[in-house]
Amino acid sequence: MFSAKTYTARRATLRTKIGSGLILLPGNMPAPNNYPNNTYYFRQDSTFLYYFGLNIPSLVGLIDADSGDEMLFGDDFTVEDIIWTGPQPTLRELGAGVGVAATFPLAALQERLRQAVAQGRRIHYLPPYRGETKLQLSALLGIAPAMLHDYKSVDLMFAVAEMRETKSAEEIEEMERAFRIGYDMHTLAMKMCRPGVVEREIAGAIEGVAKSAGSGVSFPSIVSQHGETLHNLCADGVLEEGRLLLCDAGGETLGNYCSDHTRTYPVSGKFSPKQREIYEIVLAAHDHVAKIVRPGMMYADVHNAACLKLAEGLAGAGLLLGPAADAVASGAMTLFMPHGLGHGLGMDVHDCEAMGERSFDFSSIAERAAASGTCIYRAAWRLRPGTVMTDEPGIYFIPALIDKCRAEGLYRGIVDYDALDDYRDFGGIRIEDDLLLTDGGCRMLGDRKIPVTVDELEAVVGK
Ligand SMILES: [Mn+2]
Repeated sequence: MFSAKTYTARRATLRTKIGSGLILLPGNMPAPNNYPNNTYYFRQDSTFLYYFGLNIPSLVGLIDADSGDEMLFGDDFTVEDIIWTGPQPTLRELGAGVGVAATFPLAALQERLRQAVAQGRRIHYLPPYRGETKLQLSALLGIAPAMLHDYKSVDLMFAVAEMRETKSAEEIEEMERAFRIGYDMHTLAMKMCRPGVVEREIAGAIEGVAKSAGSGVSFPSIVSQHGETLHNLCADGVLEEGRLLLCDAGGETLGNYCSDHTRTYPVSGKFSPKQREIYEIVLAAHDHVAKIVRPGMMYADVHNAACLKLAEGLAGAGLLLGPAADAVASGAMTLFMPHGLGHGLGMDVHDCEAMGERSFDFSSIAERAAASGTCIYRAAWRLRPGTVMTDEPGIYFIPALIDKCRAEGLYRGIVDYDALDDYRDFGGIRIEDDLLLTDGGCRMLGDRKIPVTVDELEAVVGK
């Protein structure tokens, strides 16, 4: 948690950006897992954390953009609660810690909102993503859950995303701490990697690192020899000589900032010539992105620059028939990298994607996104100083996708399908680091480098 000053200043900026109406920011509440009293690990809503800082369930923040009033709604713990939780600070004390003096019981929120609606005032809220919050907003505002998205505040979505995407110095410090957790997770995975080890043993060990050093993992870890399955959460495989292990994992600090890195390396500790050739292509694209990214660029242009670099490499490896540019223009690169180059990173591992698409002119951009394989949420994303984005190109050989494209006659004369026959059991490679956009360009987060070159990896894997 930062000082009260940080949260007060953020709320003041938001109020100015929105101008009028009420800004309603619900925090998350406990969500049952397999029976009511056994809840999922609690994760606070990141936007609530950003403006109100309190990592405590069932609170709601309210900002009156006209009067400047800032309010926190929640219920003090009763003795019956304290039997289970131990002594807790009061809502008034919690509010004081983040610069909010006006605190009320949760039950008072309904009346406050009812009055505002009766006065014809606008209530700004973000599109909810949790069932519990949808029901809460529905009850508070009298809008059916299915209709909530129709009345969401696009102005609030833009304002919040713009603020959260621009990281302050103290946020960058948190992200550097998140990097250190990620560093420890990935270097441990590398050391544990050897034939006979079960993927789950590595996944469990690195998740333990994340939990010991911070709030836990920033997303479910992907530790798999089937790197071609992009989000392979099944960690049942026994590591085999000759295969590649892909590890995509990150940690979250106690202040809820995330890291997200991917490394791919040979189970045996030594790349085969074929693995090395593809690996160097992905690494070249990864390094190229870090060289060209600068504020002002559209995300889609960075994505396409990475695809072109990958295509040049694949052409050199004899897997493409025509010029690299044709492979990008035709969409053939989606056969090798069917995902976007990266995403925002911050308190959410896909930062601000809870806000959904934020473009005013989505029609043309949606077409462009579909053609280039970029994620629709990021199609209208312009990078600015202080943004953190991941740089995670990959090359995957997905037999089902190759067969489908070939059967449909796609990319004929561009992709050498016969040459791909030799890669059906190759797997996939992804390399990911986190870039902070600076005034002139970008820098990689972290005070050290997670081993990434062939030599660096061969020196540490299985050792
Ligand atoms: Mn990522």
